[in-house]
Amino acid sequence: MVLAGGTGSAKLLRGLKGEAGEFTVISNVADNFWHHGLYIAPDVDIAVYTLAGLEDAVRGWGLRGDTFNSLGQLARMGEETWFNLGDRDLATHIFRTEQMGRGKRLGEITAMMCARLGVRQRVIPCTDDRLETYVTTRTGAMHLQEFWVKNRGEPEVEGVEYRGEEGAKPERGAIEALDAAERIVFCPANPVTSIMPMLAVGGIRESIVRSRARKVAVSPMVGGAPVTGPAGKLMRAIGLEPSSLAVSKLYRGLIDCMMVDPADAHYAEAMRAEGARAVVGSILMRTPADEVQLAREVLSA
Ligand code: FO1
Repeated sequence: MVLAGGTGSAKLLRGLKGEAGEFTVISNVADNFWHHGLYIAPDVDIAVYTLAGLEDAVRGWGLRGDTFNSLGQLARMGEETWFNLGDRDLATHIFRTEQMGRGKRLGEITAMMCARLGVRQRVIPCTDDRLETYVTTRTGAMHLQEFWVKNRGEPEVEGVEYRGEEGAKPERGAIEALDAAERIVFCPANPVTSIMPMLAVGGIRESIVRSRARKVAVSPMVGGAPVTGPAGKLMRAIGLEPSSLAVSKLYRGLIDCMMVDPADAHYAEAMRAEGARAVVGSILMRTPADEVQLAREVLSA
C-alpha cells in the first residue's frame, strides 16, 4: 500500500511497479481543480500514467510525447493557458468529466482508467468529496495550482488550509486497503500539499495509526530543502523548517522508519525521539536504476 502525491512519488512508483507487482496506491486529490470546464486530477493522473508506463518522466507530469496544439488554439482565442494541458492528456480530463456528469465517483472513474490503460495496481483517490489545498498569501487565498503553476510559487505564503477537510470521507476501498496492508509506504511527496491532505480525510490517519503494517516513509527533503516542488516554502508557512526531521515530526505516530539521505544522517537520534528510525541511504532517484534500488530498500526496510 502506497500513499502517493505527484512528481516525487512517480519515481518511487516506477521502481515499485517492477519490484512489488500488485499493490494499492492511495492518491492525493487536494490539488484537483476545474479548468476550462474540465476536472483535472494531477496526482491521480501522474500515478495512473506512471503505472501504465505512459508518463513523461522528464517533466514529471502529463503524457510522454504529448503535444500542445489545443492549448495554442485556446491562447489564440484569448483563453488562459498557464496550465499546460497536452492534447492527449485532454482526453483523460474529457473522459473523467464526462463520467462525473453521468454520476460516477472519482474512484470508479480512476478504476476504469486503470483497467483501460492496462494498470495492474489499484489507484484509489483518497476521497470523492471536496478537498482542496488553498494557500493564503498577502493578496488573498488561492488554489495550490494557482499558487504553484500560475504564479510560479512566488507569492509570500502566510498559511495553508485544506478546504473541505471537515467533511471529507474516505473513498470506497481506501480504509479496507489500509487495514489489509502489510506495508504502508509514504512516497517522497510534499508533506504539506500531498500527504497531510490525505491524512485529513476522515479515518485515514486513524487506520494508519492502528495498522500493524510496517510503515516506511521516504523523506522528500535533502539537507534542508525539498528534492522538488514548493514544500520548503509551505513548511515554513506552517511553522516548520524544511528538513527530514520536521517531516518525521509531521508523521509522528504514523511511521516506523524514514529513509533519509546521508546529508541528513545527523538527524537520526532526534528522529528516533519522534518514533522513527532513520535508514540512511541514497534517496535521490536520478536514474531508473536508482528508482529500483530505492524501491527494493523501501520493501525491505
Ligand atoms: N505542473 C506545472 O508545473 N506546470 C504545468 O503546466 C502543469 C500541467 C499539468 C497538466 C496536467 C497534469 O496532470 C499535471 C500538470 N502539472 C503541471 C503538474 C501539477 O500541477 C503538479 O505538479 C501537481 O499537482 C503536484 O502534485
